[in-house]
Parts: sequence; structure tokens; C-alpha cells
Amino acid sequence: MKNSKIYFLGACLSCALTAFSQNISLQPAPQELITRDKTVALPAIYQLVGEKEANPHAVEILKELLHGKQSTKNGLRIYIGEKGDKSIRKYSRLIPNCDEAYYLSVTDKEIVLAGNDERGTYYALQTFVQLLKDGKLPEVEIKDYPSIRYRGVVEGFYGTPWSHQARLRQLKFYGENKMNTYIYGPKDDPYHSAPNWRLPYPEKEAAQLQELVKVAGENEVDFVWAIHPGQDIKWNQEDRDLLLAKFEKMYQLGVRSFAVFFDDISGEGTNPRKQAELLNYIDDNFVKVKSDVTPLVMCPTEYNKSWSNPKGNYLTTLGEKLNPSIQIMWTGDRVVSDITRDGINWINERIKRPAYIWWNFPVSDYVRDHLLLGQVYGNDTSIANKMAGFVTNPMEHAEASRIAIFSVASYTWNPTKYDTWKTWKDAIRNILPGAAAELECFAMHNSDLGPNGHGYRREESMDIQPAVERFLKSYVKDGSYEKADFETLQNTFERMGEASDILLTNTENEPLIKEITPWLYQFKLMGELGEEVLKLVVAQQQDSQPYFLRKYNHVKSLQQQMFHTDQNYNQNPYQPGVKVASKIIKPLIDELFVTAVNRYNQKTGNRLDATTNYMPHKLVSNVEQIKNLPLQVKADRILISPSNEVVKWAAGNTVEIELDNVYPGENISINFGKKEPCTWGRFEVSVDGKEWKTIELAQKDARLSASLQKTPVKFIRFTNVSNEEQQVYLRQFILVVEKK
Ligand code: LTM
Repeated sequence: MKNSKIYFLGACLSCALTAFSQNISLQPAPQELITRDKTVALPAIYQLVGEKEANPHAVEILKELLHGKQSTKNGLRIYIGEKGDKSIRKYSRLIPNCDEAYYLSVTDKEIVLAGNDERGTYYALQTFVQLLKDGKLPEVEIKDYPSIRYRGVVEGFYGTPWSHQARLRQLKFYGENKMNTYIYGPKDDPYHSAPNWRLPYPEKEAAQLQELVKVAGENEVDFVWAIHPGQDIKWNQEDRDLLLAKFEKMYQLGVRSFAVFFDDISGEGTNPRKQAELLNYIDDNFVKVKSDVTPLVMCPTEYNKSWSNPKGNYLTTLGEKLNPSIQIMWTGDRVVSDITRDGINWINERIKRPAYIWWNFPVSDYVRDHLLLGQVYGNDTSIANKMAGFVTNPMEHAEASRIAIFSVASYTWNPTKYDTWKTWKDAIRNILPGAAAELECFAMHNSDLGPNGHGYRREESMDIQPAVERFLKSYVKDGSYEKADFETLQNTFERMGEASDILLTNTENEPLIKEITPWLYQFKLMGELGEEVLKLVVAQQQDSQPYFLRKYNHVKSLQQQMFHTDQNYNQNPYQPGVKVASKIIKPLIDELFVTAVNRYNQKTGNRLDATTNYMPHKLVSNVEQIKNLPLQVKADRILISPSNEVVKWAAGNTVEIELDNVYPGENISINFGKKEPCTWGRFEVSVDGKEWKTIELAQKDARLSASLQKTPVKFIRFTNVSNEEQQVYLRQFILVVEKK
């Protein structure tokens, strides 16, 4: 071990020695790395020992990398293979004794890529790829293995499912980053969920799925096909047979891993005994009958602690009844939450097995006007042995999700060595090497979700937070500020504009730029707005009226342009619009603008409008899952941002909107996602919040509506007037008024 650098100790069955070099940057961080401060040039002639038996995908990539001439007698020896192969027999004992582990050694005498199994060899190769720079390899010895068995992505969001091309690109990315799982479960694929889960895929979709399975295999990823039958399943033999027939169809397309999701459903389908019976039936009659199908995965209805009925026995029933090999998914203490030691102990105790984590980040299907490009943090780094798997639920923007996915790959492989900041930066460099600094600037200020029903928030704009706080405090107090803080803000705003331009014209990763283009337009405007508001601050202090008015008019025009972007891009029906830098930068700019204009008005006796966009109306509710949902205003429409999950609405509870003024009401339109007659609810309007008038709603399918015929309204409310809890989906709640 002369000349070697040893940096840290790790733990695996056979591993005692761990190291990490400062010069060598590998993602995910290997468990054990020894470097020798020497490099080896790729050989001109090499011998490849073991190529016939070794993982063919690894061999293929290796041969592409080795530009030299292959010989059977001369040149540097490169050994490749898996435990049991003759080629690597003498290195077998050096391979950690875990699934997917590998041993990799590079010296000027030989190169060894030895896997505990085929996937291990493939991961040795992926590390080899990362080590290779400009035709040279550092001398290293690596013993490596994953800390969490199943690592990857669950495409499990609401909204536009990823395109076929996007999925193909993702699978390659997972292989490169040592992720072994892709769970296919987009909520808006009609053949995944009710009622079409019973039907086979049409020809085109079937062919695409077949290709995905093949490409997943080439990248050493398990393609897990999930079904979501709970909303209309009948607990009878006919539906069992239909489900197995669908699985059989998927098997014929090449699928060898399956999942059954029971999330976000209500009614009969939520019965834990029936769910367990069905899953055991599938396990006994399908999974175990086929020799090549991996253990079944299920997502329960009570998939997070806040939803589990403390008096009920849903989770313990699953824990007791489900065959031990069936994996149970879990999102944590809440629908969207980070995974803690206490939280995982709580669930594992109930389900009698390590939970399979479904992490709801960076999914944005409940905040679709935001991009979530920030760091991955918050999950406990010392509980890997308590999890069966960890998959991330991404945004509908596949490429933009890669920042978080890359980080999750790193966290799940080696949580104890996971470095939040370094990984985030590495992720960005990996995704867009040619404009990494610009993407970093954009991502830094597009991380938080804004207020949302799940109450999940992320850090944003951390690099300027201290300067922002100091600047605002002193400027708002008495108009003073530190020059250095002013410059920090000015530089940031300038950089925002530059970064947007450079990214908008980037051609290195076109799918990424296409996804984020509306937000880049908005980010550019926000940067310019910030620069102009700073000039307004200076103009106000210099008492320069004409200059102040010029800047004021420009700021107003920029605000208008941003409004236009928000109203015209990303117009999904849920959270339409384009929000950027909403946590720190936007509130800063707004406050500076309001303060400068008010001071100007005070001094000059003018009455310039100092409003920025704000929410004049209020949502008041005691329905837990609704009370924190944001309101949106679109021209004459006031709507509650819809929620994806089942809302439990207790007897007597109310959802109320209080408008800023009395308006002539036009109409109300509500959709609770249920076709059964809504006999349990009462809709009322009021002008003073004391005297209420009941309005009858007409029902067509799941849609409830009424014309308000210009009835004056300031308050509207919908109450559960039945004696029992109702379970509904809040798909739509729109009030239209006549604007004055
Ligand atoms: O989280 C789960 C298990 N189910 C759904 C997801 O499909 C959805 O993407 C997330 C985030 O909105 N919430 C859910 O309840």
C-alpha cells in the first residue's frame, strides 16, 4: 500500500477499507477506493481475458472504449468477468460479497473488472468509463457495492407521461449512474389505470414498451410494469383472471418485474384483506410460477403515516397477510416528505419488512408552474439497511428531472458518503457540461415549490440569502444599504439574464432546453426586472424625478411581460403558468419596488401604483388536505388549485372562499371526481359571511354546476352536511364572477 491514499472507512460484509481521492471524482462515491498517484495510458495493444463469459453489455462498451488493437498474445491484460468465471478466479476473493458488487483494479501491469454478478461487472465498467480521461486512467483499486438493493425511478406522476424518446434516454442515464430500477406507472396512461387496466396495449404502445424493456436490459435496469386497478376492481375471479391476463401480455412483451399500485383510490378497492389476497394470488400463480420474474412490488392505499388510520389495521393487515417476498412501498410521514429513522422504524414495524421508499421529489404534479431543480437533501443517510429500495418520483419534465435523479443515484448507492452540494454540481455538469455555470445559476433560483397543499418546501437562492436579508432590512428601515450587498444583487440579476440567453441558445441538450424554455423566458425577465428595480432604488434616493419615472415605466412593462408569459405558457388545467425564483428573489424585488415607489409618492405627492401581483382572495377551510391549497385568479375566474390524492372530508367540514369585495356571481363549477349523486354537500353564497343563501347545483357525471345569475357574492362555501366522512377528489373548484 505504498504511495496509496486512504480517506475513509466503510462497511460491507467483506469490506473494511475505504478511501476517496480528492483528485478522482466518481459519482456515486465508491465504498472503498485506493489511488496510487500514477496514471496509465490506454494500451495500444491489449488482451481481453474473459470476454466470452462476461456480461456482454459491459464487454461491448469496453471494446468501444479501447481504441487499441486486440491481441491474443501481447499487450496489457484486461480481465473481465463475474464470480465463477475462470478469467477472474484469482480476484474473486477481492470482490465484496454483495449483490451488484465489483472489484476494479488499474495498474500498469493489468486491468481487472470483476463483478460479484453480471450487474457488478457492468458497474465496474461504468466506473472505468468515469475514470478514463483523455486516454488515461489513474491507478486505482476499488471495492464497491450498493448500500440499497433497488435504486431508481418510479414514473408515477399525474400529467403528461414521458415520451418514448425521453424514456429511452433515461434508461441509458440510469445504467451510467448505477440505478437498477425503472417503475413504469404514469397515472395518465389509460392502460395502467382504471378502467382500461383490463385491456391490452394497442399495437404501437405495445411495441414501444417492448423496446423499453429491451433497452432497460441493455442498461442493466429492471423494467417494472405497474398496474393501478384499485378504483374499479371487483374482488372476484373475473377481475383476477383479467389482471393475470394483462400481466401475461406484458410478460410476452419481455417484462419480468411487476408492481400493483393501490394509491389514491377510495371505496371497495381499499380493503387490505382483499388487496393482500389478490397480491398473494398473483405471487403464487404468476411470479413464483415463472422462474424469471422478480419479487412483486405493491403500493398501499395508506402509503404515508399521516394517512394511516391510527385506529385501523390497514398496514398491519398487509404486514401479516402479504407473502414475505412482496415489497411494500412507502412515501414517508406524509405524501411528500423526507425519510427519517423514526419514520422508517414506524412503518417497518407494521409491515414486518423493510419499506420500499417511493420518494415524492422532484415530482411537481401539484405545483406544475414551478421547476424543481434544487439539491437532494433531507433523507437520513444512515438507514440504508432499513430500506428494501428507494425510487424517486420525477417531474413530467424528464431531462430537467435528471438533476435530482443523478443525486438520488448517488444517495442510494452510498448514502453515508453522499455529498449534497457536490452531487448537485456534478449532476449539472453531467447534464450540460458546456453551460454548467449557467444551468447552475438557473437551478439555484428554481428549487422551491411555492406554497402548496403538501407543505413541502425546498431551499432556494442560498448563495445570496445573507445579502438579501441585510439589504432588505436596512433599506426598508431607513433607505441605507451596504455597497457590497447592492453589488451582490446586481451581479445576480445580471447573471440571470446572461444565463437565460446562453441556455436558450444551447444545442448540447435540446430536449432539456425545450422543457425549460418558458421558465428561461421568465427568468430572463426576472433578472432584468431586478436590475431595473435596483436602478429605481438609486433614482429615488437621488431625487431624480425624470429618471425615476423612466425606470418606473420600464419596471411596469417588465411586470406586464412576465404576466403575459405566465398567462400564455405552460397552460395546463391545474397550476397553469410559469413561476421562477419565487422564494427569495421575487419577494425581494417586489418589496424593493413597493418601498421605492411609496417613498417616491410620499416625497413628490404622486400616486404611482405600487402593487405587484398579489392574491386578493382567501381560502378558509377545515378540510386538512384542502386548507393549504393555493388559490389562483385568471381574469374573472377564482379557482382552488386541484389536488391529486383522495381528500377525506369530515362531516360538517367546509371549504370557503372569501373574495376581497362583493361581485355579481356568474357561475360555479365543481368536480369531485365522483359520478354518484352528491347528496352530501351544500353550496351557499353570502355577502357578509353571516346570512347564507343555498344554491342548488346540477350534476352531470362528476361535474356540479350552477349559474349564479349575478347574485352578489363575497363569500361562497361548500359543506359536507351528511353525518359521515366523504372521500372525494378535488379535480375542479372554479367560481366565475363579473369583474367590476
Ligand atoms: O405518492 C403516491 C404513492 N401517489 C401519488 C403520486 O402519483 C403523485 O405523483 C404524488 C405527488 O402528487 N402524490 C401521490 O399521492
